[in-house]
Amino acid sequence: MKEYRGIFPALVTPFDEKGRVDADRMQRLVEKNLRQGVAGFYVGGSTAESYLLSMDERKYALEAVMEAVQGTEASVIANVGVFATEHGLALADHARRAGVSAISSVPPFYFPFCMEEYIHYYNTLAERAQMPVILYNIPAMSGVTFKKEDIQRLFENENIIGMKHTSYDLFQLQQLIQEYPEKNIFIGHDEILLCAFSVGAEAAIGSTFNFMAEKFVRLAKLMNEGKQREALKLQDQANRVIQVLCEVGVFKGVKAALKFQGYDCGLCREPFLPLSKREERRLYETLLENDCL
Ligand code: NAY
Repeated sequence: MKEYRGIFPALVTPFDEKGRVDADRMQRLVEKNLRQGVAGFYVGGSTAESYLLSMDERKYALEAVMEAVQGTEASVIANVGVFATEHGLALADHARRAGVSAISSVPPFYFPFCMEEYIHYYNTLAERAQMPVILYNIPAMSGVTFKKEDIQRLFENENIIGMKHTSYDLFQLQQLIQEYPEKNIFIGHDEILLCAFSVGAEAAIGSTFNFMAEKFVRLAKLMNEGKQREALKLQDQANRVIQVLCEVGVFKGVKAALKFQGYDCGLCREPFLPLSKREERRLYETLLENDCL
């Protein structure tokens, strides 16, 4: 059954001055986004720098989010993707006990597994985690491309309730939405949210929602009301900012933008390096020009 609609920030992981996961900063960030009307959160994804965190840090960050959403209607989806199935299952077990509404997983990466192995992985997760599972399609980073027939096999499993489509392939997105009306298909590229909603998407997970949630909540509402021209103005503003983020590094740029808004989440963990002064200035000016400050 389709149950996810609206804007889901893929939360950053805030760090304190010593580089430790900072639960207070995480909770402030969650509260800011809730005030702006988001439907829920995606925790532990790429934006969260998850593959630069230890298992304990991933669990701690999720617990901070669960505490902040307590008493609200926000749904939390936790990415449990990691290299080994057993470790993914351990994160899934923790996420279930923490009270998330679904888990998600990037396909196990680095080693070139075959599609049979990916399918076995997702079915194992769906059966053993006792949680709804959302596939994470991100070919540019995982190197894994799910073809139509692969998705069909995966979607036969009722516990696999949807997919986060972090791909520019709108042809595949449109077909998925038509063919699987009961599945939750999230667009995972913020810069094409308008295009995705125009082919029927109703939910989005994105890193730039951390600091542009208000813009995207309005954009989604306008699209739902059929006001595409007005929505396009917002998408255009957002895309001018996203263009700069893509040039300076998206996750570092998201954290820099949050800092400009008064939500200091620290720097991205090394090997990421901080933005240069020139990059910071360029980002600041673009945020200012596009109503983000
Ligand atoms: C994640 O796991 O945090 C995400 O995939 C969030 C989605 C983002 N995708 C990537 C690859 O970073 O929000 C998008 C993306 O940053 C944005 O569209 C700019 O390309």
